[in-house]
Amino acid sequence: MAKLVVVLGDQLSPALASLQKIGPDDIILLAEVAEEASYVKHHKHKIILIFSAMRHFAATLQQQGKQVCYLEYNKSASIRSMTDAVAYALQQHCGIQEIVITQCGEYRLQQTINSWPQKFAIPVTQLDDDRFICSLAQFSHWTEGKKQLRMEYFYRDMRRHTGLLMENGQPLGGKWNYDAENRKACPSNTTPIMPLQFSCDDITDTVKRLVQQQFADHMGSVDNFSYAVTGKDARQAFLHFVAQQLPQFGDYQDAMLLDKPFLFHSICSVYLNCGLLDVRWMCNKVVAAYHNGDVPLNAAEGFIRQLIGWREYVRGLYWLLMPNYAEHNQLNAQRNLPKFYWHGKTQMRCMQQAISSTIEHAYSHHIQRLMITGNFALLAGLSVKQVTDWYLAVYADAYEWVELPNTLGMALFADGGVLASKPYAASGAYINKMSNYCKNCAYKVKQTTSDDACPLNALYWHFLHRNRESLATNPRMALTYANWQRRNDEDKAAILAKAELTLLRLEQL
Ligand code: DLZ
Repeated sequence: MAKLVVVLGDQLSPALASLQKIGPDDIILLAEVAEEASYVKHHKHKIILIFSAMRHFAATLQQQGKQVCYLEYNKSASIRSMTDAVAYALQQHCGIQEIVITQCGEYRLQQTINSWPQKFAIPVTQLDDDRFICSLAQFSHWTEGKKQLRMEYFYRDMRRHTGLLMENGQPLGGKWNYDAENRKACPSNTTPIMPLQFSCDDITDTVKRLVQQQFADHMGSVDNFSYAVTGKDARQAFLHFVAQQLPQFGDYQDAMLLDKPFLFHSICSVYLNCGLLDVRWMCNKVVAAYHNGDVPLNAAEGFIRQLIGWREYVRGLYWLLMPNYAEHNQLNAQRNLPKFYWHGKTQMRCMQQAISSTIEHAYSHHIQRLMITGNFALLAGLSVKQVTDWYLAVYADAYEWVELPNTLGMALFADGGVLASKPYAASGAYINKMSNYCKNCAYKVKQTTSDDACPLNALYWHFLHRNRESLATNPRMALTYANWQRRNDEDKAAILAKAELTLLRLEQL
């Protein structure tokens, strides 16, 4: 019985559940389609990465003797969606009696796939995505009876379950979490070790021309694309990270430096999230480096926490809480996203740095996303929908399962505390502590109400003041609100007036 095995652009893993047990008559379908390429305005690098990686992946499958139906992007063609692509493949290849797909990463597309049995009148088998360590059933089981779904406790269970960095049932080094040792500021004269970059082969060059023609008005330039597009190169990039960058990653995980967008970050989420890297393989490499004495525990644990803790946790939450999760807007944030989120031209050095790295590389690291662009959006009350769409579009590693909880829940606190126990709101002082941006900024980080004051300072207090009904009863916010209350009325009025003015002039910042 011949099957049509549909492989999506973020499922480029040889170990993908649906690619096991392929028979000689089975057809593997990969399709570059307008609907996937434009449901948000994806950064050019993201489209190049996915199309080129899809083409390389398909070529490897063909070299292995498998039958592949590959549909290249054609804007004018009638095949515009994955459903169109499946219809076309079924028409071209008679005798297919079943469609097989591994569960997809976005609710939007999952709904479409759920309509296929009726539409095509053949069985559609959806397999669990076992590239994740925690199945959705296991995650759902973990949530049972819990009032709060905190990542830390999920992470500890994942450590116990995988045995990673464990000894006799206890965490190595005696502590579960070395977060407090991941927050050093980085000296300005540090020379970080760059992630590996790759030159483009003929396939990528062809895709770059296509993207330049068809997606010219999307963020970024095709000229400086340098991501890996094969599993082999992605693994090389990761091994380079483990050997060269990871030793210092632990200390400087949260640090930011002017014009050094990567610091010691791996950027391998870009590869992991489209399937070019395997999470278990990555974890084993990190743990081996620790046992060999090549990396300190705070680095190994910090990285493992991201992989088996945070990443698996947000994916579980996403599928547990969708579709309602996307509708949350607890703090009623409605303001339009300023245009500088798209072009990066702002006098705020921190925002300029985070956005220019986004434009250049379709990447910025987690603290830039959470504490710079995310924090600004939180303080200014920017529209949750516009902000989440922006993150989904501009980052090469962004798919909704990972992007939505991180943005809506973690950065914007729009879920009212499902994900985070308090909002990650910060004034300029935090950015000054963790970066050298403020020393290179037109605004004065120590000022709050003067004309040249850092806009974040007044916005910070305005955020707390305007959301006091939602937030002041949160025990973790008590000290912050007490600090606000201690100020005299005149000071408070001046700060709030300054913030109101700033909000009126967001576009001019
Ligand atoms: C992100 C993306 C893009 C830009 N293009 C395609 C495509 O043309 N074909 C495809 O199969 N997948 C693409 N993707 C990834 C999908 O959007 C992704 O698989 C779903 O959103 C589920 O996570």
